[in-house]
Amino acid sequence: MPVDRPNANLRPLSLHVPEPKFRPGDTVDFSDLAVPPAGAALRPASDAAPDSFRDLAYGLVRVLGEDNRAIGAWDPKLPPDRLRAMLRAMALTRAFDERMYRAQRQGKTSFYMKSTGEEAIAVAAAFALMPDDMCFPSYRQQGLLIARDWSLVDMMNQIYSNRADRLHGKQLPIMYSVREKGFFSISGNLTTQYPQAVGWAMASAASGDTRIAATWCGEGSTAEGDFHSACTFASVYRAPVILNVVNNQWAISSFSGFAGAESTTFAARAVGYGIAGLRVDGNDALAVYAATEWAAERARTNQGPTLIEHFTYRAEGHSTSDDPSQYRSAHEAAEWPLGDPIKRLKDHLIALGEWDEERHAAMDLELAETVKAAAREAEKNGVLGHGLHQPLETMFEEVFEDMPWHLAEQRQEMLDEAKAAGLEIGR
Ligand SMILES: Cc1ncc(C[n+]2csc(CCOP(=O)(O)OP(=O)(O)O)c2C)c(N)n1
Ligand SMILES: [Mg+2]
Repeated sequence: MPVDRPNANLRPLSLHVPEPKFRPGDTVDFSDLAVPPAGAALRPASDAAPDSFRDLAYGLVRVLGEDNRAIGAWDPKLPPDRLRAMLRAMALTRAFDERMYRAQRQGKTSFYMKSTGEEAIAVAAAFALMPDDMCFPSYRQQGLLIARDWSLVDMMNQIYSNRADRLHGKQLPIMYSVREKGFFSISGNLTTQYPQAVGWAMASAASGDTRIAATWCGEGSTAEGDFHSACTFASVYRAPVILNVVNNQWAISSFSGFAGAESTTFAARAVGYGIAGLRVDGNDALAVYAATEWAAERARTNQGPTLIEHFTYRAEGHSTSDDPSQYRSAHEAAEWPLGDPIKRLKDHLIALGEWDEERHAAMDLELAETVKAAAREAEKNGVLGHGLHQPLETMFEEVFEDMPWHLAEQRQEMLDEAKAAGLEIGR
């Protein structure tokens, strides 16, 4: 015990430990959540100084109103064909997720992660970016690949770690890497993509290129040191990068309060770094599109980075290894006031007279068939549930351009052991 405590008569300190509002079995009431009306947010010029519009980091940019109409300065005024293409990519992302989730449940692969309720965030961004802008995603932006028309069969081959898996079984299922579509390898180590995106953007600018970078991480991941060093570099060098934070309010079983959500918004992180910060309704595809378009214009004209918080809700489990009924109220998803992104865009198109329920139902059927056909095709190359499909030694290959001696030694040791054990999976 300390002997000399001059302030021993003071009240003891206490620690604040955040606690989510609703736990399993609780009735959910989001009525105290501030949801500003669509069309209310100001849209500053893309070359305005970040400190002139700091309110945007605390508000919520919304375009689609309760009447399903687009309203206000952020309305990107997209032609109906583009809206329908965006709706289709979002619905295809959902159909893909449904099928692959079932494939995992059928034992065809070990792991899957859905993006249910968050489809607008990846898809609308892909529509607003140029096709060759470089994306550094987390594991919930499969919508980027789908919006960029990447092969579903190729994605599935990776999920099945089969003979045609371009990554030769080296990555966890869903951790894609698609150079052809400017989609950087997904890393299981949260937030490593942030400094990588900023570094890539700095290199793009330093070499006089015209391409910009965009990156995504979850709100939980903003607690990582990588997030903050990336923001510092992005701010100092005015890197042409869009820093997206997907605030779906949960990080597996930890709620957003553990990443700081009780004190301020995630977009407000931008204020301290002197970066432009926007907080947008992540379930409003038009708001996501408009924010990305605005941020891309800033980046492309050397105005520097923008941090966009997409406020959304993770409608399903974190992954196939998770059971959310153990830690959050089952009523949250249904009560979530910002609705479902696909339904909102669909209803908008219907309000415009450019879509109807019959066409939507027909599209859903067609997309389910497309995904089913792709799965059949991919399954011809094998599924993970039936064992390994790649020679064992591939795990050491294509990581370094020239394999270091110690890895060559380990590979040989492994092959000798496999041979002694009678394992057949080798070249
Ligand atoms: C550095 C690191 N820490 C912890 C984990 C384990 N982990 C994987 S996903 C996850 C939750 C991340 O939540 P969030 O950033 O909000 O993203 P979301 O899953 O909600 O999209 C955690 C803690 C990890 N993969 N890497
Ligand atoms: Mg999260």
